[in-house]
Amino acid sequence: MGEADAARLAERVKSEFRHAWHGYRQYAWGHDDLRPLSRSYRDWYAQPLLTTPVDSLDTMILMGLDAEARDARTLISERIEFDRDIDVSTFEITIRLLGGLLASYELTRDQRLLDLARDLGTRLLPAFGSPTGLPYRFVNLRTGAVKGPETNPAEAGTLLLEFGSLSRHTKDGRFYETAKRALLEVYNRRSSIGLVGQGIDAETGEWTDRDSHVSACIDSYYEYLLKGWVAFGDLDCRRMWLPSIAAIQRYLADDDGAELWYRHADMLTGEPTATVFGALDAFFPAVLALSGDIDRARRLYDSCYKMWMMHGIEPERFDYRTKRIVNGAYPLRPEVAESTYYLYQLTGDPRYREMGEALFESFVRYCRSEVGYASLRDVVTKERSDEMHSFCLSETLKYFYLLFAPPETLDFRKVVFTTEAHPIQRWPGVGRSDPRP
Ligand code: DMJ
Repeated sequence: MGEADAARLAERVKSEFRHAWHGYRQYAWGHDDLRPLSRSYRDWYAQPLLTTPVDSLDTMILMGLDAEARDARTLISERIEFDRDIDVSTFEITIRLLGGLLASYELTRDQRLLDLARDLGTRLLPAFGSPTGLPYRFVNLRTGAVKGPETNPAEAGTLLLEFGSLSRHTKDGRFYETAKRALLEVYNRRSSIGLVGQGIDAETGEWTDRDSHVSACIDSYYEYLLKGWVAFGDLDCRRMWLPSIAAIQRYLADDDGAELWYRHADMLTGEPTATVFGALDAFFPAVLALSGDIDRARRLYDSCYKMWMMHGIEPERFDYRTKRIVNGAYPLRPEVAESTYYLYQLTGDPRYREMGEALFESFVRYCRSEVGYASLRDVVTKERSDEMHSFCLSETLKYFYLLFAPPETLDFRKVVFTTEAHPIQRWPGVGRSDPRP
């Protein structure tokens, strides 16, 4: 693919982003998410927190959509208010709102965005007040009351990039230390063979579910072990990442020579339990590539691409041995686009842009609706559902755009993407910053 074709595709992605954003603008303005089919909106809590505008502002800035970005910034500074009596998800609010505010602050240096991030981060801190230091799943933004001790590695361990960046910009080390401790507390409870489960109690520190894999409830815990090292040069993260990836390769990698997949296993024994993989797991080629393991990244990416092409859009979960779909929904997830972008950045192989074009065209064909983009209830029948999650704008369309955009749009080597695709500047102030083992 030549640069002219890539530039044409970047423009096409930008215009699809505009289509999705204008749907939100027209039917959900001031609320959290657009409901694209009923042309209405959904709020996560009793009061909206402007999830879509905050989560997608940095995409608009990167795409050079100045008028849209200006609109969103005005809405955010006039309407957003975190002093609310609502119990919010520590994890979701961190990755979508705190991450969104911080990345947009770094791109604009708009002090209001940093002030909002500091306010939000401070209100999230009581979540970490458990006996173990693992965060509760929910915290009340006004009172600091917590609930939901039963959590998982992803929710407990995917906070360091956002809290670390907040520490950097506020010069208040509490954020970094608190999120780092949570990551350590998960790692310190790994089994003797080096795996973690998918459920843990924040009060007792006991595992509540021994299923081990790289999928939902665990996925981004591993991502942040690696990225904590890459972003901050944090050698503790390196110390935790290296044995973790070794255990993953030993017990979860399922390599029959032709295809590479990652399975489920019991965290204590390593005994295989399921050959289920899905849309969320498709982040893993990106992580492998970032860690320097380009060979496995390429092979797993090929598996993910096949998973997508089986029905023209990937299912949420399927059995890679029998090819039976376990959950056929597609909620506009970004992970395959994310891995395509990483592999293109890290190998320069034009094949990834070509595959990215095919992915993008089918994404548009099956999910574009008259207003915005609609999730699929079933990737086989292509029946739609009335949801456009904010990550469609903050992640999926951002990664497609960056795949085709000219290199000066963003220097991949100077940033680390949070799990919600918010680029934060690397800050090797904590230790050594070379990410390769
Ligand atoms: C996003 O909110 C984040 O990428 C998270 O880590 C996993 N799920 C969604 C996208 O699929």
